[in-house]
Amino acid sequence: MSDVAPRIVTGTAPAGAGEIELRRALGPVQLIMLGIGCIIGAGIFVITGHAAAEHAGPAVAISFVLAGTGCLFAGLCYAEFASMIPVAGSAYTYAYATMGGFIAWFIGWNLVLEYLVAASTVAVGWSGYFTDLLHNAGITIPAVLSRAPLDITGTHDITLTGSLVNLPAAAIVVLLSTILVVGVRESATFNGVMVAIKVTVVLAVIYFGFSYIKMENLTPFIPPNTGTYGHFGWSGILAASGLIFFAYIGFDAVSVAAQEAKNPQRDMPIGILGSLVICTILYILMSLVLTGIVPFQILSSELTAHPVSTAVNSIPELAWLGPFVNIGATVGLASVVFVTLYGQSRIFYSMSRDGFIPPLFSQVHPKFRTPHRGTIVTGAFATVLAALFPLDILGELVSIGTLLAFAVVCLGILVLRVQRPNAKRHFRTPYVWIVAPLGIFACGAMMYGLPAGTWWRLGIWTAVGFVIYFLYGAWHAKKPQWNLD
Ligand code: ALA
Repeated sequence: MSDVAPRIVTGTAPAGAGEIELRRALGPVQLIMLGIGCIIGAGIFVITGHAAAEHAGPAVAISFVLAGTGCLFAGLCYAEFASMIPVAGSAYTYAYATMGGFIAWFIGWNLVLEYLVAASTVAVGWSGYFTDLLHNAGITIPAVLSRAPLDITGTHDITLTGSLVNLPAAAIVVLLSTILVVGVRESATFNGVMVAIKVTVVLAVIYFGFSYIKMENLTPFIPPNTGTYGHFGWSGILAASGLIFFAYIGFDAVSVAAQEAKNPQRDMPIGILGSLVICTILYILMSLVLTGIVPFQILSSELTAHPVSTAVNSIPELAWLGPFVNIGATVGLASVVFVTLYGQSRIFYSMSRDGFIPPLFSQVHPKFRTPHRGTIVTGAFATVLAALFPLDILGELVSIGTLLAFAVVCLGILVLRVQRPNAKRHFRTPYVWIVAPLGIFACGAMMYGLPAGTWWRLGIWTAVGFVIYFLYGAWHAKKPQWNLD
């Protein structure tokens, strides 16, 4: 983000007279960095452990290939949209410009799962690494104050875990929301440092861990199915794909910064696809190393909330890496929380300007020049979720909502090819009539791999969204301001 990012006013149309315009400061490298900044987080540092231990074993690497391929299809469609409609608001804006208010609302509502709920999810992951970091420094936060007090078993039975609150998770959301409100500058340099730390840690684990891979840990590469769908075998690989899809979320956050790019039409596709390809390669290598250096069973989320440091710590020669992994993950996960909260406040801003949600969300603080009220509401909801729920429940909800939004983006690009064949496209999705349907199929397959309870929660979420739409949005929505010609 540029050094004025949090002060800017984003919208669904080019700024009009008197509006504060974004500084166009980001080139292709910074956009790739922005994407990686939002992508690498709890997915690789936390969820991979659970996906390997409970669902796929070493074949979680295949899950990364499958999920990465699905994201690449969706990313190609995103890239075409971003090159046509280079304004903030991401998929919500694309939908409003092309498919009308109802679909736009539906997408925007699902983006709340992708950004707001993702912020809570990553905050819970952050809490695991942070607690471990403090523990190693001799300060122990009791489990009763650092674990989720609620869990959901089956489809909708809420159970108490005995814990009171996940205090570190709540605290990091409050802290980062406050920073967003007062508008501390999230500069491209700052983001670059965060990304450098994260990527260095990932590369270090891959590089130093590589020579400690034992073939017996990787054999059988696809553990046989236990008789239960999703527990190893190919169904397990599919279930793990749905879970670790979370690790890829964020490449589309590049499109939130569209109004800050120097040459958005050219550079948005580079940022989206570049960050996606780099992370896919890193993830595949990292998952092979993790399941290669230790038996995958010890990465279970029942045993550890910080599987990467657990893995390196269990090899005496690699134990020196443990503290660096904890520091890298703590810094890296915090940056994902920050960017997702930032993205959510800007998407709400766009939706509010279009009339779908109350004007409160687009009010700008006279001094800080941030959408302060929207940011506070976003932060408050994210704090409550982070304080109460465990990572897997939140993460699965984020994944299913995002997959649905991606599928609609893939559909939208086809709709647009039919409705507006001659609109100017700076980037054209290659083989769109193959790529977009494959994107929809891949997203659908990953959704299918998610548990029944997650579908149930998505249904409730969607129903609540429609009620709000028909009570408010449908009556207040203004015309889309972006002109495709
Ligand atoms: N992709 C981001 C993460 O894994 C959301 O934390």
